[in-house]
Amino acid sequence: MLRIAIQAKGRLNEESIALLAEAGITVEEGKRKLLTRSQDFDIEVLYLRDDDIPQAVAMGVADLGIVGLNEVQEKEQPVEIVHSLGFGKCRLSIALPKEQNYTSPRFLEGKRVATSYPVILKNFLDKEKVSAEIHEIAGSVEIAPLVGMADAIFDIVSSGATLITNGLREVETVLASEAVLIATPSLSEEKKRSLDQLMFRFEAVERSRGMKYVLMNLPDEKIAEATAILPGMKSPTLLPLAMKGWSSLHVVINEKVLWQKIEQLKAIGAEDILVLSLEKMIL
Ligand code: PRT
Ligand code: ZN
Repeated sequence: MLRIAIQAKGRLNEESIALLAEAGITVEEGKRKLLTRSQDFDIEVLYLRDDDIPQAVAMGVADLGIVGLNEVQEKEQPVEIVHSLGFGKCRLSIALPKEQNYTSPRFLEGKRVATSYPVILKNFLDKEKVSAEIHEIAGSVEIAPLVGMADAIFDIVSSGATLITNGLREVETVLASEAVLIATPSLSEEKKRSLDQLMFRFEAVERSRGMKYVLMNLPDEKIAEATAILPGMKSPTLLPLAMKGWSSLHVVINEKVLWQKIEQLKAIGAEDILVLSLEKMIL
């Protein structure tokens, strides 16, 4: 049986549970303890603080984990990054009091930088051949310059609102992060097979994101024109309607081009257009 570690509470918790649920792995609400077994896939879910997930996976306490790339890089534990999951997006950036002039990382030479990510910061400074004082603090990093504890900060930024509120300006992005699926490097063959099965499900869920299933009725003589407008997984599906000379056409369309395609289809005579959400796409 596989064991996957996810964040017990916090920013990644809900989306991790939602992703597992979409892949058919549900854990009964209310029955959530530190460790819970899924009813529908041979997997156990272990709830941890995100800081502890890389180590738990490296040690094999959990076979898999869902955690921010920022934590994986900071902890430098020997884990394998299996897949990027597309949520929990943020960046690790350097920020300064907004009135400071910044042109390059050289600015930081001899300065004090407050952060909860000393390892990633040190690696960046070493790469840039800059020596700065790293002040590790656990939280409220953003207020460090305001209270005179530091000249700059290195912290997670998402919308940037927190920086603005504290009179800071983002000057350098060091790492673009998102939630990733990590694995113990030496999984047994049996566990690897379960992981493949899990990845197959995750990919089907991901593929369907932003895709819509569209049905419409169309005069038969317009089918060729409609096919030219539409992308299809292979080609659109066609079904004859009871009314002679008409067909029902089914196709999967990316949300980004949905309205544009619908307008084109209407213009050539498509009617009764239905747009349905798509849950999974298995190729
Ligand atoms: O209790 P536990 O240790 O498990 O949780 P935690 O408090 O350490 O982490 P948590 O739940 O805050 O974040 C978990 C993960 O979410 C992080 O490791 C990142 O990978 C990811 N993530 C995505 C973020 C953000 N977005 C984010 N905005 N983590 C933190 N923030 C902070 C940011 O530092 C700022 O202070 O949210 C604040 C608001 O950001 P702005 O820029 O939108 O204002
Ligand atoms: Zn944490």
